[in-house]
Amino acid sequence: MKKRLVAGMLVSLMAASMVACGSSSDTATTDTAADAGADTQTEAAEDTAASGDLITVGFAQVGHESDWRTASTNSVQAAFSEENGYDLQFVDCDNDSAKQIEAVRQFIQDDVDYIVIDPIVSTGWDTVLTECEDAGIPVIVIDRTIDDSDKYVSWVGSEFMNEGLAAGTWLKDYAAAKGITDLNILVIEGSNGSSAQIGRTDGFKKIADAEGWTILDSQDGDFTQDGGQQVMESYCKSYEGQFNVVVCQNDNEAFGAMDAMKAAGVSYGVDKDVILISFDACKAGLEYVQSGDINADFMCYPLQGEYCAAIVQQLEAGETVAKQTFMTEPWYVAEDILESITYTNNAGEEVTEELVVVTDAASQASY
Ligand code: GZL
Repeated sequence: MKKRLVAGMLVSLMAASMVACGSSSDTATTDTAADAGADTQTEAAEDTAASGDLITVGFAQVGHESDWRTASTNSVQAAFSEENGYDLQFVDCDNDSAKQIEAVRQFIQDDVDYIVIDPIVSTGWDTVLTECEDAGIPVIVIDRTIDDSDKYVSWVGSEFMNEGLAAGTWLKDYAAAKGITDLNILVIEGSNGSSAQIGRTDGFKKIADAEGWTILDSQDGDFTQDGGQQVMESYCKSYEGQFNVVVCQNDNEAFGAMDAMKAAGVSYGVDKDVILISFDACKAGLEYVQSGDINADFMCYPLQGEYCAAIVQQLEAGETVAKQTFMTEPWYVAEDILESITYTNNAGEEVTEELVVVTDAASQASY
């Protein structure tokens, strides 16, 4: 059954009372139904399911490029299950922005109750979000950000700039502790134009510029293992013997880069030729941190489905929702030589974050 009228009223109500929550990297969930009693949310979902009146949700997912993405997809599909009262229409957009816009337009034609988007890139959204608004369909954005429109009711995800700032700050403190004075860095970026790639690149570069480090090169590895391997193979040829740090913007790129460096006879990890830094902190990534192959891995938390479903339940219940919800994201290291790092985050706040030494990846991994 279409809840358009209810949703329409709620969207206008929310527009008048949106509250942005804090933006520090250690902000957990704030002011969202995710913080409300889980029972309340579960009961609401069970009531919906019991009524047989499923809530239709269209989800346009980035693709299937990484372990992180798989965890994200599984999280959303579990939260928006039929037993929880939903009819989830899922589209894997295969990292193709045109396909993603097309999927959203199809959701509008299908007259869904809600649309969830993980935007492949952060621009090019205002036209189709206006179409969603005109159709009275609330949009929730998860993970990556949309930077050219605010025509959505809520966003759940990560502060990518802070992830980059944290990685740069850790490298500064780690190199000082290890007595390494000359850093020559190669970066394997994520999918170009994604907010994750932009934030991690800009955040890390801010520290690199302040410290006078040399970034020898920074190329797109598309967040895939093949991409990481291909870029690293090229780097090993072009910059043979010139680099001592590799920054991969996700774990799957790091896995590919490790294969390429191994084939080229370049050692990486703790007390090796190259310091290896990664992002995401999936289980396989933390296993490499535990073995000392990856020096540091900065968590990006993918299990956002329950937060997104809680927002839908809040909307169904006529409650207001927070415009932003930031995930809590620990930082993992291979060695116990730094207790914590302190840096000024993207919101201008001084943040100190304890570092987590990986001793048992299986129990310490979130996904
Ligand atoms: C970040 C997410 C990125 C991950 C990659 O929030 O969008 O995309 O870091 C994934 O693993 O492919």
